[in-house]
Parts: sequence; C-alpha cells; structure tokens
Amino acid sequence: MKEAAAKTIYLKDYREPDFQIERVDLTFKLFEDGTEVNSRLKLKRVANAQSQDLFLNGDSLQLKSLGIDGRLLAEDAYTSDDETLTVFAVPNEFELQVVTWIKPQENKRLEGLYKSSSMFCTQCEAEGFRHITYYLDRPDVLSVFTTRIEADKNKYPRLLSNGNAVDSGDLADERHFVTWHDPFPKPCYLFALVAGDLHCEEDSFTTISGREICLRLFVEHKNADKCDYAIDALKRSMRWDEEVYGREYDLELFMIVAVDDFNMGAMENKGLNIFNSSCVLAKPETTTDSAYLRIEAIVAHEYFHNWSGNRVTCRDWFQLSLKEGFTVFRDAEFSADMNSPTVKRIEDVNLLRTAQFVEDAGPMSHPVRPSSYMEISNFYTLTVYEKGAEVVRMLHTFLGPEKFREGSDLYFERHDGQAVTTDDFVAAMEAVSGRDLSQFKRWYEQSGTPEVDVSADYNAASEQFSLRFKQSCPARPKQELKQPFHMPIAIGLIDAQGNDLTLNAEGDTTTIFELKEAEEVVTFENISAPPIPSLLRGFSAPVKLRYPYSDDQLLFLMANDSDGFNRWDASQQLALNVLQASIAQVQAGQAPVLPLSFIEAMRSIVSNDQLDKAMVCKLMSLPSESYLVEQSVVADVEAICKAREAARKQLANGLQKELVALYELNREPSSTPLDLDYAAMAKRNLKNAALGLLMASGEQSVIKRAQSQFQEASNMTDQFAALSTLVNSGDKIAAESALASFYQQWKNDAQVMEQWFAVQSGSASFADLAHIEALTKHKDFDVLNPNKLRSVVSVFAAQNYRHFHAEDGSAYAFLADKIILLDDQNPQIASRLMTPLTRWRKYNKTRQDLMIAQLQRIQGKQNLSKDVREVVEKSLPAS
Ligand code: B3K
Ligand code: ZN
Repeated sequence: MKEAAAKTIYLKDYREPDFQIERVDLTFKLFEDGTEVNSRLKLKRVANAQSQDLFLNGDSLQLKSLGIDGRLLAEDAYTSDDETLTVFAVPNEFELQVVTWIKPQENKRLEGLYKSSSMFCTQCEAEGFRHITYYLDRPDVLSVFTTRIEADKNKYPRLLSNGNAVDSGDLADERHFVTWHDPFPKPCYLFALVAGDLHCEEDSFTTISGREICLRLFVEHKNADKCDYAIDALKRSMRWDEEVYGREYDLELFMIVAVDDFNMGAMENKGLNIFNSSCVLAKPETTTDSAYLRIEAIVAHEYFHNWSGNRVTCRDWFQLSLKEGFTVFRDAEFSADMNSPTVKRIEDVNLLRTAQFVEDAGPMSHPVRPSSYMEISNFYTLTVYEKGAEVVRMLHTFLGPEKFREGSDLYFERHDGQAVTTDDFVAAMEAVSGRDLSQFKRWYEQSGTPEVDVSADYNAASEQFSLRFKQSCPARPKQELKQPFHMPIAIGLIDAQGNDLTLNAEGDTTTIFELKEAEEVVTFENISAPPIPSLLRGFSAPVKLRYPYSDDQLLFLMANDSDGFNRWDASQQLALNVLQASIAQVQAGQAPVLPLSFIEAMRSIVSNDQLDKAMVCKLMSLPSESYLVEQSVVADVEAICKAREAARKQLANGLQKELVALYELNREPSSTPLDLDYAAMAKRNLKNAALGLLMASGEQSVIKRAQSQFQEASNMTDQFAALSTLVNSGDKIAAESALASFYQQWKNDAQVMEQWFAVQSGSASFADLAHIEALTKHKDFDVLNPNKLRSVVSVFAAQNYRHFHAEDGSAYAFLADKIILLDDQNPQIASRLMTPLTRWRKYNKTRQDLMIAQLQRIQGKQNLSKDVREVVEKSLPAS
C-alpha cells in the first residue's frame, strides 16, 4: 500500500456494490515457497449498477491468469495496480477465473494467509481477504464458498476450512486434498483456512432441538493437555445462547484452532474460529484464574458471533459495533451469569473508565459508529466494542429483558442472511417496544463521554426530594456541538438507617429516570426525611456523573447501598478523594498521610467475613495509576506513583493483623485439586490480594511468606501471585531468584513465558528501561510475535508509569523505535503501539514536547503504513 494512495473513507459515501457474487470456488495449492490460489467467482451485476467495468480489491498479489467463462483474457481487457484489478466491460452474468500466487511464508502482517509455527492459517477481518485473491472485499457481498485445499500429506495432515468437509483424497507426490462447503452465504472476512499437523480434541453438543453437533479443538501436539477448559466453556456458551437468546448452532461441525502468532484475541470465522493460543489453551498448572475467566469470555464471544455477526452481518465497516457492541454485551451477560454479575460489572466499568474514557477524550476519539476512517483496523477500539456494548445495555435497560429479547428475535428474523446497519438494530427494538428511539441514536453518532452533574434539594414542608440533572458533552474532533443524549439513570434513595425507600406503588426500590434534556428535575414525593441518593446504579449509562457526596456519605453508601456496584463505586470515589489529597501533599513536598477514617473503613472491609470474597477484593483495591492519570488535568506521574505507593504502605502497616488473618483464613493446602468454581477463585484472589498488599510494608516476613507460597503452589494462580509479589517487593535478590526459578520451570511453555515477561515489564520497582531493553534481546523474545511484543513493550508503556515516563524521554524514543521497526512488518501492531504516545496532552510540557518529538520522528519514516499514519496525523497538534 503506497503512501500516496491512503485516503479517507466516509460513511456518507456508502454505495451498494455493482456486483454480487453468488458462488465462490477456491482451490489453494500450498507449497513451501508459495501458494497458488485458484478462484472461480459467479458474478451477477445488480439492477442499478453504475459501471460497465468490474473493480476487485487485491493487495500484494501476483496475478498469474485471468479468464471469463473459460476464455483467458487478453492483457488489454483488464488493468491492475497495488490495490485494484479492473476488468473492462464485463457481461451481466459470468464466471471469472483468477489465478494468483502469494507468499504466506513471508507474510509478517498476520493478515490474509500466513504461517504460524509450522501451520498455515488465515485472518481476513477486516480487509485481509484481498491479500489472498482478487475479490469484492466488503462485508455486504455475501457468497456461498466451496474451498479445496491441497498440501503435503505428511506436513499438513489436517486441512480445514469453513462449513462441512465434503470430499477428500490422495494426490501425487505425497500430497492430499480436502474440499469444504459452507452452505451459509457469508462475506469474505469470515473465510478461514488452516493446514497443519495438529492434535484434535473432539466432543459433542446436543442442541435444544436434538441435533448432534461435533466440536473439535485443534492445537499443536505439545498442547494436547490444554484443551478441556475451552471445550467446556464452548458447551456452556452454546447452551446459554439457546436459553437466553433462543439461538441454536446451525452447522454440524464447530471447530476452533489455536495459533501462536495472532494479531488479536480470536476470530469468529464461520464454523472455524481461530484463536490466539493465549485465549484458549489452559490447564491448572499453567493458567491463572483470571486467564480462565478471559478464555471463557472469549470462547463465548466468538461463538455468539455466529448469530450476531455471521448470520446477520454488517453492511459496511462503519457498522462494526452492530456486531461487536452487541456481542460484547452478550458475552458480558454470559460471564455475569456464569460468575458474579456485580464483579463482572465492576471490571467492565473499570476498563471503560480507565481506557475508553481516555480514548474518547483523546485525538482518536470517534463515535460508536464512526463517520470516517483511513484504516479500518484502527477502529477496533474500546469505543466500538465497550462503549458499543454500553449502548446495547442501555437499550436493554429501557426495554426490560422481555421486550429486549423480543427485539433481538425480531432483528435476527428480519435480517437473517443480510448485511445491515445499527439503525436496523435499533429499528427492531423500536418495533417491539413502540418506543421512539430517535434521540437515543445520538449515542451512535456523537463522540465524547457525556458528563452529568447532579444536585439535590429536600423540602421538609412538602416532603419532596428533588434531583436536578444537567448533562453536557465536551467537544471532540469534528464534533463541536453536542445534542443532549437520551440516557437511563437508575436511582435509589436510602434512608438514615441504610434502608432503600420504596419509590412507587409496585414497591420498586430502584427507578429508571430517562434523562433527555440538557437540564431536568425529578421529584420524589412523600419523603419524610432527607435520603441519600444512590445514582447511576449498576452504571446504567456510560457517563461521568458528579454528585457532591461528603466522605461520610460515601462511607455510608459503601456500607449500606443495596446496589453492589454502587457500593464499590463509593469506595472508589472515597479512595480517589484520599489519593488526590495525598498527591497534593507530595506536590507540596510533604509526606502523604492517609486519614484514619479511611484506614478504618478499609479495616472494616477486610475484616468483614459476611461479604462476598470477590467483592472484598474489589473494595480493598485502590484506583489504579491509569485511573489517577485519567482523573488529572495534568498528570504528575511522580506524585501519583509516590502517593499510591505510600497509601499502600500505610494500609499494609495499619491493617497488618487483619491482612495476615485474611491470608491464613483463605489458604488451602497445596494438595487441594484446583476448583474453578467462582467461590474458590474468589478465595484465592482474596488471599493473594492480602499478600500483595502486605508486601507494601516491605517486611522480610512477607517475603518469606511469598517465597513459600511460590515454592509450594500447585496451581498457576498461586504461583504467579507469589512471583508477582516478589517481583514487586523492592527486594531485587528475592525477585531475581524467583524469576530465575520460574524461568527454569516454564521456559518451554509459550503462554507462561508471556506472563514471565509481563510481570517484569509492568513492575516499576523492578524494571527500568535498561531492563526492558534486555528483555527485548532475550532469546525467548520475538518482536514479530504480537503476544511477546505486548507482554514486554505494551505492558511497559501502559503499566510501568515511572519508567515509561522518565523525564529524559528515553522510553518514548524506545517505543518509537519499536513502532518504526514494526511499521513495515506488521502495521496493525505498530499502530496499536502508538496509543501511549497519543496521550501526550495529559502530561507536563517537558513530556509533551518529548512525546511530540517522537510522533514527528515516526511521521518522518519512509513509506509509513496508513495504519500508523492515520494515528500520527490525528495525534499531532495542529500546526
Ligand atoms: N472480529 C474479530 C476482530 C477482528 C480484528 C481485525 N483487525 C474478533 C472479535 O471481535 O470477535
Ligand atoms: Zn467480536
């Protein structure tokens, strides 16, 4: 892709395709020096076509021959450049035969067909198929695919593609073939191919209507013992989608393949999901509880796409949130049902606040349905995914579960086999509910995080309690003026004894107020004494809500709110107030001191054995550095790190007795077999949180405790928590010895090694830039493997604030070096690495200048990919 050709694509320019492809027949001949792709497309011109010519997308392809209806085309019948093949004056209906030659072995972009370890695999979303053959590479062209794969029989005994295997056999020269047919019309971004020598773990699932589905998980032979959990999670997902959404699986076979080199988590190709190994492989000795939960969620997410994404797909890539926002909402509800709804909600909101709000306040800010892009890969964002899921959640809140289900049934029924828009999704919800959701649709169109200021007024004489809401939304790039949003605000009122007031005749204690105007008042009648409002329960809208709670009121909410999410939110608000005061103390040159009332509040949390253990973990964890940065106008990195460390130390000292008790109470003998039940996970989590906090005291006794846990652990959760505690202990010798022994034990396990890299890179007390540089030269590091790159470089930039933001700018230059290096090889990953540099506005002038200088250096690179170029251009200050 040449620089000069990069241009902006606009939603307003959307036009239907001139041709549809009724059938695709592909033959892949896989060889060690390249692959021949033979494609036969049955094309039909649509009624209102605008051109006599056919334009097909293609990128880095070597065209070997081109024919129409069996006749080879003369050279003047077509033309091709870097991105398009134009065939002149084609008939209305015809078969196009294209033969291309590609080099998967040299493909480091991990897009199109490429090799990972010894296997061939594909990644086609969003626009990878054009790296395989010439095609109408757009999601609104749906076709029925038949795929024949030919390869060496010994090296590639497994040949997989979408749908069902319909033919297979031997060929000359020790080669063989398998032919696959997928009866469901699909866009080419859902195409997949895998060829390799793989172990197959097989199981089955009986659908609600009694059909037997064959489930197969393919992994490298060395990972044969890491399959069970994902298969189990898949079966749970299949059942849940039947029960909660009435969605049954449609093919006879569902396959997942694990690959080591993958740009993101996983991909929902029809009938043949391809997963990053780290998001599917698991066994107790190597997998932490949080990884188990992540695997469960991702397996479910990709499976759910079979309906929300595959059966009903997107008309164009501006509609990406149609499938992603909806599917994230679906997987979040699934995880909530499988585990703890409150804890899941807390984690999702935390991600939204610490990362999506930041994205929405930065230079890459865009609406859930963007209106333009240069490179669509840059729009697989937290806004499209997570904020998109919040938008679906708000629809769910407005309609209630029954109407929402009716709406989703109608959406699937109306649009099965179609490529549609977010408007179509909302229209289905309008149709079943009779609601007018036109104002609501602003959530898809307007970028930025809305802000809601609330004030209260109590009138004793009339026994009325009023809440005044004012909403606004900051101007964002290309979005100056904002119209008010239509948002659900879940409200409860709590009396002085901590009881919820009944708010209506039905006896509800939470009411949904629908805020629509810029300013509105809601009044509650018959309120005999001033209550404390509990606002935005369950985080009912993705906004920044402000209410002038006193610290005492926050303590009261922490103890009494019947909404678990808001109890946590009150704790976070309180901790934030306390930390902000500590930051100010550091800035004033004083030693930061926590108020006694805060230490006491934490004491009552850690010693409360009535609370859900997972909730205790959440309530006792301080806001992260990233959240403190997000909350600052200009983030003072040193002060934030110092204040947070000092707070942890004071808590560790002040609560030592309780934390030791908590640790002991939640220990299990190491011979106990790993229980993956949520309560058991919460218990381990709480024990390890206690250990981690205790370590902030720096005492030798805690190091000893962590060392024995490290040695005795029989599962990765406990071993890794101990390792992390030691790495962050500040005791270099203890840290290094644990890391060395962990390395010896796990150096042959790629997933564990990623963790080993990450625990170092994220630790400010252990790893400075020199250490990070050494890690990038480690023999187990591979800059072209996205997992390894993320576990060192991204973790360093996102978590190791102190060293990444070193005031000499050395780490900014280090990051820029990596971006420049990767830009030619894997532009999607290079572009993802840009994120920390786009945040320069949050820092002081010295750092701003240093970050901008690196952005300029990146901008100056020859042949910059359009992925990185888009981010650089949008991030640099207007000159
Ligand atoms: N749909 C894929 C993401 C593809 C990203 C392409 N750059 C995974 C998912 O969201 O399920
Ligand atoms: Zn998805």
